[in-house]
Amino acid sequence: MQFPQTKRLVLLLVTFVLLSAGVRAQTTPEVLKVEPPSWWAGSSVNPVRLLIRGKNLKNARVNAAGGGWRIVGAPKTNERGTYLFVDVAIAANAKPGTRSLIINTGGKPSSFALAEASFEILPPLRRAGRFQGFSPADVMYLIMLDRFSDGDPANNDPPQSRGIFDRENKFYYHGGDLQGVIDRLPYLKDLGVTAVWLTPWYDNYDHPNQIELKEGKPSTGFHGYNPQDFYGVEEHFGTLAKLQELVAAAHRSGIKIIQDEVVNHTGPYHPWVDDPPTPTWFNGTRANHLKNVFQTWVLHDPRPVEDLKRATMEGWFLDFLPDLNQKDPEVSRYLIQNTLWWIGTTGLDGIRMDTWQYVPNSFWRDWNATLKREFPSFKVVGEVKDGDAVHTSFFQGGKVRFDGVDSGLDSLLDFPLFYPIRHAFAEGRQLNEIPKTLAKDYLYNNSEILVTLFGGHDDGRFMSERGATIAGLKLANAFLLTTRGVPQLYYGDEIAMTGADEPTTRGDFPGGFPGDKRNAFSSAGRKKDEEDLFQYIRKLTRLHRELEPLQRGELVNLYVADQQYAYARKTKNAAVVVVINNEARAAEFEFDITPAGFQDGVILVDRLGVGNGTQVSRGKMKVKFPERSAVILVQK
Ligand SMILES: [Ca+2]
Ligand SMILES: [Ca+2]
Ligand SMILES: [Ca+2]
Repeated sequence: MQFPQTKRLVLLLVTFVLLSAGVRAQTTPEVLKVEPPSWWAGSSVNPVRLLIRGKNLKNARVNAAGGGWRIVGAPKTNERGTYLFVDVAIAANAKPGTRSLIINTGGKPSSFALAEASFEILPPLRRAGRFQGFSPADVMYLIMLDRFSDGDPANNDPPQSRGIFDRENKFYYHGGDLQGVIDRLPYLKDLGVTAVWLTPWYDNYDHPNQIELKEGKPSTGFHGYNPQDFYGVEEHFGTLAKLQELVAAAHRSGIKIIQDEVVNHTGPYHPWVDDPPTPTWFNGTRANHLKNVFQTWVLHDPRPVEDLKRATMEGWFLDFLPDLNQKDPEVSRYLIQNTLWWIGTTGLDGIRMDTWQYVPNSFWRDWNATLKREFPSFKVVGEVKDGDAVHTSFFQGGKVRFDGVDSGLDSLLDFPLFYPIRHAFAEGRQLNEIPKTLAKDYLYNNSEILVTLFGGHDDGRFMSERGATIAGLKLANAFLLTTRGVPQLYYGDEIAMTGADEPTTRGDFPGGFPGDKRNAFSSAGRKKDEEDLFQYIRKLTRLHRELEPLQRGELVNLYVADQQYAYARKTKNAAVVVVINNEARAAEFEFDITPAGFQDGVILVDRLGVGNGTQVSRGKMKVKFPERSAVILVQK
C-alpha cells in the first residue's frame, strides 16, 4: 500500500523528532543540582569546588560565563556521568550576581551537547555582630524546631511533602518553624537567653520513612537529623531567606544562633545512597555495610580492637543511616565547604555537631582549621554522648592525642555532669556526686567552655524523672547557672514540661500552635507553679549576666557534704558564693570562706532572697537555710 505524499512526510518528520529526542535523552547533559549554589567573594576558601549532579556529564568541558571568576584545572566526572567536580576561583573584587557555567560534552559546541549551571557570587557579609562564637557569658537554649512555635501554618502541609504533618502523631511534623522562633524572640530575650541552638533545618525526606518504623508505623524526619539535601532548608520550617531573616532578627535582640549539623551520615533517602559521587563516598553500600556496634570506648583506647573500632566509626547508625566516608578527600571537601556555606551565607554564630565521635579526628582537624581561618571567633560544641569524662575529654581539641591529631574542637556537651545533676536534684541522690565529677576537669584541655546541661531532646525530661519536683528543678537551674561552663537550657523545662522518653520529651510548647488551649509564652497562660519556676530561672539568668564572676570566675570549692555543696566563682576583683542544700530539711553549717577571698567583718547577702545577711568571722561563714534551697551570696 502506498502512503499518500503528505502522510509520508508526516511519518518521516515524526520519526526524525523521535530519533533526535532519543539521542538528546541519551547524550545531552543535564544539570539537576549545583552544590554549593553560591559563594562569597574574598573568602579564604578559593577556589571553591562545585559538585554538579546531573545526567550525561561524561567528558564535560566547562566554561565560566560572566566576569569575576574562572575555572581552575580540569573538571572530573564519575564513571556514570552523574556527577561533575569543577573548581571555580572567585576574584576578590568580583561583582555580586548570578553567573553561568556552560557545560559542553560534545566535540564541537552544539545545542545537543550543552547544558547550563547557575551559580551566584555573593557579597561577603559584614563581620560586625556576626560569626560571634559563644562563651560562658552566654545562656544557651535548645529548641526543637518542629515543636516550639508554629509561626506559619501555610507551610504545615506543603505540596512537595503532603501527608507527613499530623499533630496527633508524635513521629510526624507538628508545624513549628523558623517564623515561630522569630515570633518568640521577645520571650527568649525576657527569659535571659543569649544563644539559641536550633535542631537541624536541613531538608529532610518528603514522605513517611518506611525504613525506620516507630511503634510499628512509618516515621518522618521532623527532628531534622536525616538530611536528603545538605544545602536545602526543610520546607516545613521555611526557606533560606527566612533563616537569614531569623539570624538577623536574633542578632538585633542580642541572641546568637547555633546551628545543629550532621556530617557523620545522611538520611536514608539522600540521592547519593543509590548514586554516590565517588565509589568511596560512603563506608559501604546500602546492600553491604557494617552496622554500628557503639563500642565507643575503643575510640579512646590506645590499643583498640581494630574490628570494633571500624564497626563503631564506619558502621551505619541503626543499620539504615548511610555513613559518610570523611577519609575520601572529595567527601571531606564537600562537608567542609558545606559548613562554611551555612555560616557565610547566614551570619550564624556557632555549631552544635551531632555524633562527633563517629567521625575521624583527622577530618575534624582539617574541618576546624578551615572554619577558624574564615571565622576566627566561631565556636563549635561536639556531641559525645557519654557519662565518662575520661572518654568525652579525649575529643576536645587544643592538644595532640595519642593518635597524633589535635581535633581542634572547642567544646563538648557536658554529659558527665548531666547525669549527676539529674541524680542529685531530680532523684534526691547524693549531691556530692557533682563535685566528684567536677574533680575530673583536669582531664579536659579547657573545662570552662564545656556546655553544661541537664535537659535535651534525646533524653526524658527532668520533671519525668522519678522523684522530680519543682523545688529540685529550681536547684538544678541554680547550679547550672552558677557553675563553670556555658549553661544550656532545654525548651519547656522553664515551665516544667514533662515527657519521659524520646518522642514525648519533644512535646509541643503550649501556646506555640494554632488552637492551643493556653499560651505558656505569657505569664497569664502559665500555671502558678510554672510561673514561679519561670521567674526563678529569669532571676538566675539576670544574675548570670550581672555578676561577672558567674560568667568567667574561677570555680573554687568551699564545702562538700552528702547533700550540701558550697563554692565560689572568683575573679581578680570579685567573688560570688553559692550554697546549695539538697536535703529535704533545713540545714545549718559552717565553712572556711577564705579561699573565696573575703575578710572578717564582710557581710554577704543573698541575691535569690532566701537567706539573710551573713557575716564573715574568723575566716568562717555560717549558713542556715531551708530545705532544698540555694543562695547566691555577694558582698553587701
Ligand atoms: Ca508551620
Ligand atoms: Ca523535606
Ligand atoms: Ca562514621
